[in-house]
Amino acid sequence: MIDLRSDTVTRPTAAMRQAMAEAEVGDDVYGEDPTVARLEELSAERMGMEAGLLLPSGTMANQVAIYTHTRRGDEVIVEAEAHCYYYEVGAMAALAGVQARTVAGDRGYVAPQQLAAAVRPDQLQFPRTRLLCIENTHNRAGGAVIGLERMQATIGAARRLGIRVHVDGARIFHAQVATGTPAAELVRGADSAMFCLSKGLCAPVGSVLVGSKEFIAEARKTRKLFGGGMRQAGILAAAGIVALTEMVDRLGEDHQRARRLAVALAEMGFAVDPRTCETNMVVMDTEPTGVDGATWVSRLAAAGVQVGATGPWRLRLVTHRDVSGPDIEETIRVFARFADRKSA
Ligand code: TLP
Repeated sequence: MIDLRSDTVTRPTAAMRQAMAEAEVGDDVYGEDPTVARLEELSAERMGMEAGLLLPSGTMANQVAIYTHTRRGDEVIVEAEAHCYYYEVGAMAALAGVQARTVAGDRGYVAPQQLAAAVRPDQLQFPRTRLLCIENTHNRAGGAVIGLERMQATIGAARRLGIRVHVDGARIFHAQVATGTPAAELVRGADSAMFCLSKGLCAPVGSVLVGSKEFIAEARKTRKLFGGGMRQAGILAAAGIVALTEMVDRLGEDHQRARRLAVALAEMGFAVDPRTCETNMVVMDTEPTGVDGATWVSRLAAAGVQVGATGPWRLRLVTHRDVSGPDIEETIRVFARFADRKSA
């Protein structure tokens, strides 16, 4: 099976398994795990922030950030299809007790004027707008990158408007590799950011939240509240250190493979726009084929290719380390078999 459902399906590398076996560990709830401490420091440094906090998932990292930044009844501005709103089980309402105000972005990008229009004036009946969440790369926009200028424009606007900024950088290193701009530059001025060690970077588990020392101290308490305090987590952090130090630069390979796939599918006449393939995701609109996403998923699975349906008429194909160049060529051949059915 060629698994293009997500870049979360990667297995840890041999170097990771070895580092995990040999990791020096301690009880991290007591703050005694040296490997976790090392990963958190390294993460903060890579992201240009003061401190870091290891969490079990990207979802928990986002929700710990939202909970820590806000008070019940606050409003949080999110892009209309942001992961923390769209895919996190309503957690910002259920856990932090805040409501989302959604803004439809340009491929995930919320411009300063849109932000300014969404911030609530100081008025008795309104909730307080406390936080803006920016997602980079943007998952449902097909791995779209928000470049330096746009990131800084919106972060700067949020600061002037007096609201905090959290960056869901689950795939911020994909943005770094695609733009050549260090992740720390992209998130400069934000109050917090998180990135995932287990998406594309191949670690088995883990996301890191970064921010100021005070913010991370508070977030550490929220993590405990959410049941996310981990004990000998150095076993996981060891793989995370390998992810961060050895796996970032190879992401460019995933981007090239996604592009090769996007161009080939477009050439066969499928509704794929290669111009929107900026990182490791390919999005295909199945509507012109007259066949819905779920049917395409089973059709392709029967031919040895697993993909995801991210809407009734939409497929998402994600490249990662466990999908090789020959796997991409095979995927193209499988699609070619269906090319005669590309239109209804
Ligand atoms: N995304 C997953 C699914 O949940 C959709 C995927 O396969 O892409 N932020 C962003 C931008 C994400 O894409 C994800 C995971 C998360 C947060 C949550 O991370 P986890 O899955 O570790 O909770």
